[in-house]
Amino acid sequence: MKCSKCGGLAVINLRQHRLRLCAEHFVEWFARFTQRTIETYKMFAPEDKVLVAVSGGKDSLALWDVLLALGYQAEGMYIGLGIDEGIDYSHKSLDFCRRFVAEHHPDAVLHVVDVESEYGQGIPTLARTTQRGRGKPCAVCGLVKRHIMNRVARDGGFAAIATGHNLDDEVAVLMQNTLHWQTGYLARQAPVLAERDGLARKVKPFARIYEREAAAYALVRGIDYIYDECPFAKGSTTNFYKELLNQLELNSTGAKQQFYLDFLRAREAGKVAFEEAGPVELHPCQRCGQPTTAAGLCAFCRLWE
Ligand code: Q46
Ligand code: ZN
Ligand code: ZN
Repeated sequence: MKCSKCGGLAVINLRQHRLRLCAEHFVEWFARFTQRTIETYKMFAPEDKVLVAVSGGKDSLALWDVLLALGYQAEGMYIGLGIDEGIDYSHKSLDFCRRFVAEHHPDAVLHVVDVESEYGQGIPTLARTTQRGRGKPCAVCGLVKRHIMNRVARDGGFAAIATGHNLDDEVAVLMQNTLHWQTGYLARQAPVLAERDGLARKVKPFARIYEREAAAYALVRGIDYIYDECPFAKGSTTNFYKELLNQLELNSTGAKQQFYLDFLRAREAGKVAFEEAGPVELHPCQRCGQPTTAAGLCAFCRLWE
């Protein structure tokens, strides 16, 4: 297989783009494609400070790497969730983030918030002791992560929080929301969520990057990442939809990309319209000052009551 640009040995076949690229041209293409996505959706400007949510996995580390390579002021943010589950998941994933900094970007800033040492309990314990956590700890986990990210972004003067969600993640959620006609969620699903009333802007610069492309980028760049998923992600519905969509992609190249882009375009053109779940009013939490729909304490502060 030959590189479409230089005729050298190609390392990846980007079927949906009709491109085969060698390592060097793939890295170049990957950065250019990410830059174009940032510009197309007006995610942030070169002078902005960006907070990258890193988990130690391939997507978030690849994202941080490419943003730094593109010259952005991108700082990393790791949240220690206190998840062990027999594989020491949280400690290991932090090690991968630290190693990434040491080996690839020794000057980069990594913010670390450890939930257990800062608040006294890790996510699994907290989920067991509160109402919200019945079953899986993911609801509590999501809430805690959103709260901490928003606080760090606000206190540090960051223009946006960037996450490593890739096209496969986005399409799986889109399919799930479509099959259940979750119109409120469909209204909000986008590569950019605007800032409002003290909530930081959220952006997904990999929204158009296939998962296998992010993995290939990490590999080619020599980025070591944690292969294990969070143990609580096993058997999730999102993973089930990802498998279905992979089947679809096998039979019809570019199907995932088309599903996602056609959805965004149709909504943009007003051909489909979904209503957000009511205009909710936000006011500052009486304890932490972060925006909340509740009168009094926000959901995060109530967790620790
Ligand atoms: S929510 Fe659930 Fe994730 Fe938290 S507990 Fe693990 S799987 S990390 S994205
Ligand atoms: Zn080449
Ligand atoms: Zn609060």
